[in-house]
Amino acid sequence: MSADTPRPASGIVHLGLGAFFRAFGCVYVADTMAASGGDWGIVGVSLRSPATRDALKPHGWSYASVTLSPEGEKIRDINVLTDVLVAPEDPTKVLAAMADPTIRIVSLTVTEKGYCHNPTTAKLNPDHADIAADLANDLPVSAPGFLVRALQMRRAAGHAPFTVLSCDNLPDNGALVRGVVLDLARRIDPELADWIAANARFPSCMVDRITPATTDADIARIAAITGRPGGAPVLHEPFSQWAIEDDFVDGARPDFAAAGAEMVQDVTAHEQMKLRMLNGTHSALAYTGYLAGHDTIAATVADPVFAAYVRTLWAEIMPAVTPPQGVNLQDYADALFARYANPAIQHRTWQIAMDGSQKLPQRLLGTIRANLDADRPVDGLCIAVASWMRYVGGTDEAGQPIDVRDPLAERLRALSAQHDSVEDKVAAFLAVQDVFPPDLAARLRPALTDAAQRLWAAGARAAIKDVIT
Ligand code: CS2
Repeated sequence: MSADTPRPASGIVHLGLGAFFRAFGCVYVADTMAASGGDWGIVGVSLRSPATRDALKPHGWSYASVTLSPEGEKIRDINVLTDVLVAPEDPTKVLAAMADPTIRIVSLTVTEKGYCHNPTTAKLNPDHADIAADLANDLPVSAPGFLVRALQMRRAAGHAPFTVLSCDNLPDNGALVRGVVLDLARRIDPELADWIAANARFPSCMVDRITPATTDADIARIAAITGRPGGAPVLHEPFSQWAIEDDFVDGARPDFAAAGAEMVQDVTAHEQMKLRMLNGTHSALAYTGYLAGHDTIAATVADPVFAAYVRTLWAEIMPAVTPPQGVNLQDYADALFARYANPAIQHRTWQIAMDGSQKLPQRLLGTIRANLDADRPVDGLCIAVASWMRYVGGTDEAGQPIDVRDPLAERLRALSAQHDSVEDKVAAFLAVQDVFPPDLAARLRPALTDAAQRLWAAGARAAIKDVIT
């Protein structure tokens, strides 16, 4: 297949066309159509930058999907994108694509912060600047705004709604996006909200494939192999897993199972296992590893102290996870370790460290709460949270500035700077209610203060040595 390969008709609009969805959802959809046909071409939408559109356009929306394994790499052309739109350039065109009745699914990878919700309550944040703009104008800027306005157009035209398929790493991602969409719709037109609630579907799903950001060096290397300059290749691990609740408007969906996805009734167990065991330890390794001077996850777990730390974390996390049927959590942890150690994957600790304020609640704090409730240890988990606090303070252990990317970055940096003692810094961070529910903050404070004091005094690597079992 190549850029000249005829495209299927479009059945999906995808909001947030980053590397992850092109390495994951697009590959599954390509496989489902190869296995059992259907018109499930994907109109990709970038909500911010034109960079992906500009790189894909000369290639007729085709790109290379590169599987990186310790044994070498495999390159495959993916030809499921039928168009790529850039929302800020032409929001009307995006809405028209979403309102077209041939589109049956609108999927999203807009990252945690793209839902404009409060991470501790999972509810829409009406004070979010993009939501305020979407309430004031007909042409939206936020992902929830696009969903609501497009559904409004479909209702006005007498068409069925589409299925909204959130593919972000959030617990109960379907219920979460349903909640923010209904809340926003209700503020615009209560009857629209009722119609969406009655007719649209919001299945939850668990997505998993490690996909580091593509670098310029990757692009040059892949171009040299394929003989096609530029483009927008995606690089990812061999593993991938998608568990999807089978709840689509009129049952209209690709034959995902033909591509290896698991169609399930309830995805809660898959999501909890993945968020707590994978994403929780990913974030823990990202902050501690970064502070200790490790650039990638593979380099971090190649350090024996960190290898022991991640195993300590899994020992703390596993009792707080109810596995999906037939899954052995120790086997799952062992497989995760091998995935992290894959030397072909250059997944930067700095990349995973981004947006911690949006990630901590579902990745680490839920596990900590469950362990405190059951009187189980939280020492390793507290080092992880303390290392996030140190990281967002903006200075690493060698005194160098950290480029902290987080919607709360400025506020968090200021909080850290305002207080001299570690004890006061921890108290100030724990008072950030977007991240820490007050009751949990109070229960966590003694153990977290202790962990933070050791971390600040001795550094991440030494603090970890104290907790590994
Ligand atoms: C990572 C995830 O960047 C991050 O926060 O933890 O992107 C992770 O690589 C994926 O969820 C793996 O499926």
